[in-house]
Amino acid sequence: MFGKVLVANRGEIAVRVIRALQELGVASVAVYSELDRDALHVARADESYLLGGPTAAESYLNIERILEVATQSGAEAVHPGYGFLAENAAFARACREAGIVFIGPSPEAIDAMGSKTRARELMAAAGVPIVPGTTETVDDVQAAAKIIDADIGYPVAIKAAGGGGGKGFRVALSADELQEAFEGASREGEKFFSDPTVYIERYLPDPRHVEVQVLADGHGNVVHLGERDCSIQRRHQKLIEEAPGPLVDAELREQIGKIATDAARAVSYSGAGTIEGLLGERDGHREYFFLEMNTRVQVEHCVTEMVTGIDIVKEGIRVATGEPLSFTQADVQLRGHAIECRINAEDAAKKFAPAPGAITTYREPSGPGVRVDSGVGPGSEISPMYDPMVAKLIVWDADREQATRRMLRALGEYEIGGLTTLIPFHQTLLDTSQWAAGETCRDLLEDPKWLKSTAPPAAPAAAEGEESEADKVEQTYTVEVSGKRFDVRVIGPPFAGSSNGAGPAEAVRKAPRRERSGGGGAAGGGDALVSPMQGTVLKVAVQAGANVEEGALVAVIEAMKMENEITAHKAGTVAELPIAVGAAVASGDTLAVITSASD
Ligand code: MV4
Repeated sequence: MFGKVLVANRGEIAVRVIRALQELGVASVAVYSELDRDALHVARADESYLLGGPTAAESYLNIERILEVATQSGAEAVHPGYGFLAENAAFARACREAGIVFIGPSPEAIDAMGSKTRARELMAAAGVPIVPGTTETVDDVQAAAKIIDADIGYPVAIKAAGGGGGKGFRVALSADELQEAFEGASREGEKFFSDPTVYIERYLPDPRHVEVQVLADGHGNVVHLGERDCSIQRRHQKLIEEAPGPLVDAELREQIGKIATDAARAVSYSGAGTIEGLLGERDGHREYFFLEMNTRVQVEHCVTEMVTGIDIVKEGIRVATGEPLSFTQADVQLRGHAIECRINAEDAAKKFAPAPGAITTYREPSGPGVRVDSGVGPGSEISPMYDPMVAKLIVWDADREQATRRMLRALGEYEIGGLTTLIPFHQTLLDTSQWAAGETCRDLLEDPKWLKSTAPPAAPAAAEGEESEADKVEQTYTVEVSGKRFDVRVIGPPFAGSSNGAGPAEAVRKAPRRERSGGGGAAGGGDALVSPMQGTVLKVAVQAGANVEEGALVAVIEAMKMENEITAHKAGTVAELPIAVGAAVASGDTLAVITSASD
């Protein structure tokens, strides 16, 4: 086993790898950007090194600097996680040249699968079914039209050769949509992969995204760990994943498992990888096609770990040392059902717009069958510079229905203060009949009205049009009625002087201040400043007859060994001051009477 491994990533996956290393008895080296000085992965590692500035290019994509840190720290291997350098063949080669083990497949395997047309050609030759279409790039729209008319037929998918994960993916339902689809896919390929070439596939209507996890060692052993269904996606971003697939039976599992291991063998794969495929239906029977191979550990690997009991990250590290896999295909047994919800800092009601910000309070769910893989904690800052996925909530239970209920229970326990996340979206989606029926929910995910309905109810603001009302605040109290506990939210005028620790369980939120029209009449609270609590007067900070500003300190009352500052609830003159140091006051007693100039 390695003595020390550098983790070339951030966020939850860096923490996941560090945990695996710790369990294997391997020292971990974290790297970080200037934005990540206080990040969780840095705190969790045995040692940490600053890579550089805030951009990915200066930090997590900085090959030279990462290898320099690997050498300096004495790390024998690098784990790339997912994203950043995980599928960068040049990085895998640079590691090899520096004498550092890249925990993952060979650069040759990464290259072979990186070109989608090359991969299709290799797969077809290996007997792996690919979506019918071209295995070579198509030069222009005219050539595409000819090929489609002769061999494929509409509708078609036009995909960027350098693409993957839905980038550079366009659909032409008929010939008149071809030009736009072709040019769109080509433009996106150029933009993201510096490769404008495209290829063509038959377009499958409403397929399921079904992918198979594989693990391979350097001794020719290739096993699959069954499938994951990742059909709940939005703009090609997976949102919910589950294992096993709700529509996959043992026979289909064996069939697609063989497709996956054949695919991995064809590129002499080693390490953890995923064969992505589409499960469609045609003329009443199901068909499964290879889509692409992800040559890395994936975000959603956890659901497979939950149903197989196999630690995919640890196995990936073990095989990178040259050890053979610790189990065979016959040892792989699926048990129960697992679901993963991606907890992104995004606003589903606003077209999944990123919603970066600071986390205030933070509390993760727990209890039976619950796993949280998270890269954040209380006080974490979600930067717009990085991926908005802040955590993954994974549950296991005996079957899909029970796993769904467990997920809803766990989502309800998850508290992430100060941040807009997908938690309410997941709660709404998992409660639909479409989810229960195992549908792909494509219609819901495209429906702006439904997406709006997933937003949590906004905190009620002061009602418009009400007359001469004081500012309202919202306060949460815990009350016990005949011994039964209730959490109540009270919306109304503030307790006088209550702004300084006078009892609300949560921070006081002020409703927007409105202009009062017309003169006359005292503010709703009246002139009396009353004590919010029972206690002893420790200090009197004003004298009778003095003029005070709103918010000025009037008195300090000690209660439950706490000093509570009582401040003026409005500006004016202290007309009465019936308190003295050392006096006992009860809740509701008048501490001062403040009259305004206009009174
Ligand atoms: C397709 C397809 C239909 N026909 N390819 C590619 C990237 C991945 N994120 C989704 N991709 C698709 N490729 C052909 N030939 C439909 C999709 C697709 C999809 C597939 C399964 C589940 C959800 C999906 C959502 C959008 C697009």
